[in-house]
Amino acid sequence: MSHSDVLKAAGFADAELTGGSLAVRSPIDGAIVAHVAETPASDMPGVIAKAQEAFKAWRSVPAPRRGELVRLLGEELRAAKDELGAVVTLEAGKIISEGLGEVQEMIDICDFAVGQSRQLYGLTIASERPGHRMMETWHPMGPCGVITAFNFPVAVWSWNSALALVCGDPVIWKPSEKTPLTALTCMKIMARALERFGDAPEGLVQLVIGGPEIGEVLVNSSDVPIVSATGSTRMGGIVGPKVSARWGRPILELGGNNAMIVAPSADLDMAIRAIVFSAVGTAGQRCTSLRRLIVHHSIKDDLVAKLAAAYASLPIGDPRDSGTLIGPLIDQASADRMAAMLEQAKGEGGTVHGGGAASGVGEGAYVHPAIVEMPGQTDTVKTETFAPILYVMGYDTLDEAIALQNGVPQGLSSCIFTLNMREAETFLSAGGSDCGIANVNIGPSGAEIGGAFGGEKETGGGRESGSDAWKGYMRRQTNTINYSAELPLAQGVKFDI
Ligand code: UN1
Repeated sequence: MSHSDVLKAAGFADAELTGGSLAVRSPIDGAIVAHVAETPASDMPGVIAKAQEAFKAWRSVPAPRRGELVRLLGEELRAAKDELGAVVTLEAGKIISEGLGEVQEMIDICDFAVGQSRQLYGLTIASERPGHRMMETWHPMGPCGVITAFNFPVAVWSWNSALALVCGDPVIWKPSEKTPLTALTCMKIMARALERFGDAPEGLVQLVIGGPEIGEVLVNSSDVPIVSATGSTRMGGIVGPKVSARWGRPILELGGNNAMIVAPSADLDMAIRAIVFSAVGTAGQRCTSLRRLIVHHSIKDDLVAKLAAAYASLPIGDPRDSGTLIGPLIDQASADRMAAMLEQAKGEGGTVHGGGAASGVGEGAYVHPAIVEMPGQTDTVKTETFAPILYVMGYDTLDEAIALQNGVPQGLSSCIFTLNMREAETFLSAGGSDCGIANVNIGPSGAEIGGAFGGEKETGGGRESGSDAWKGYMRRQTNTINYSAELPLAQGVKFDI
C-alpha cells in the first residue's frame, strides 16, 4: 500500500495532511507524507482550562461507567487494528507484526483498565479508638499530561490514558513531533468511542502537536497535576524536577541500558532467539532493547560466533514486506549516532561485527545490526544508543556478572539465562538486578501490560501499565469516621475543655 492509501484507510482527509507547519517523514523511504497543523503555544492555556472543566464532570462519573468508555475504546481499537498498525509502520518504521503488536498492547491495557475500573480499592484499617472506623479512598487527581516518544507512538499513550480515564483524570497528549499521524489516528478512534459513550465531557481527551515549547506548558502548569513523560534521560532530567518543583507528580519512563547475563548452564538455542529478538527487534529502538550481553567466559566465543551467524542472515529492509525483521531507524541522525558510537567503541578496544549502512528503500536509514566485543564496561557501553548495537562482555563469577549488570546509570530491564536455580534466584534477590524489570530465561523486551512497567536510577522511577500503577493517577485520602458519642483522641492525649 502506498503511504497515501495507508493514511486514507486510517480516515484522513487531504485537508488534514496539507498546509500545516510540521512536516512528517516516513522512515521507510524518507518521504514527506504530510504537513500537519501544530498547536500554537497561545492555545495551551485554553486546552488546560478545558481539561480542568472536563475534570469537574468526569471525577463524579462512577468509575465503572468511566470504564465503559475505555471498553468502547478497546472495541474501536480492535476494529481499527490493521489500519492503525499500518500507520505505526508508516510513521515509526516498525515491521507489520510489531505495528500490530503495538495496537494489541493498547487493546490489552484497555481490557485491563476496564477491570480496574471496578477495583480502585482502598484499605479498611483497624482504628485504635472505640466506635471509629478508618479507611482510605482513592480520588481522581486532575488532568494528566502525557508526553510520548516516537518508538512506541501509540501504546504508551494508551497505557497512561486507559488508566487515567478510569481513574477520573482527563488526558492531554503531546506525542513526539516525529509521530503526529499515529496520534491523530488514535484521536479519530477515540472520537468514535466517545461518540458511542454519549455523555463524556468535552475536552476529556485532547491532543496537542508541537515541539518542546508545547510540552513545557504542561510541565509548568499547576493545573496539570500529573505529567507522565517517556523519552530520553536528558528530557526527563528537565521535566522531572520542574514538575516536582511545582508539587506536581511526574511519572518518568526514561533511558534503558538493558543487559542479559548468559550463564554456563543456559539453553543457548533459546538464549540466541531471545537475544536476536530483543537486540535487533524494532531496530534496537525500544527502551527495553537488549544492549549489553554479559556472557560467561567459557561459552563466550561460541555464543558470539553463533550470534554473528544468526545476525548475518537477518532480513533487513522495507518493514511492509512480510519477511522483513529489521526495518529502518527513525532517521539518518540516528544512523549517524550509531556509526559514531561504533567508532568510539573501537577506540576503547572494541571488536565490531556488522554495523554500517544496509540497502533499503529510498532515503530510509537502514543499518546492519552490530555486535561489539568489549574489553570491559566502558563509557560507550554505559551510554544508551537508540540503535541495534549489542555490546558483549565476559565474566567469571556471578557476582562479577551482577556487578556489571548493575554498573550503568540506567535501571529499566534485565534478565539472566540459566538453568541453575541458585543463580536465577540470586539474580532476582535483593542483592541481584537493580532494575524495575528482571526476567529469567526470557529477554528484557516485550513486557506484558499486566506487570508494572518502569525502572530505577536514570530510568526515572515511574511505573505505568499493570499491577497497581493506577495509584499513580489518583490521590489517596485517609478517612476516619467516628460513630460513637465520645471524642477520644489518638495516642491517648487528654484535652478536656
Ligand atoms: C518503550 O520502549 O518505550 O516491553 C516501551 C516492551 C514493550 C514496551 C516498550 N511492551 O518492550
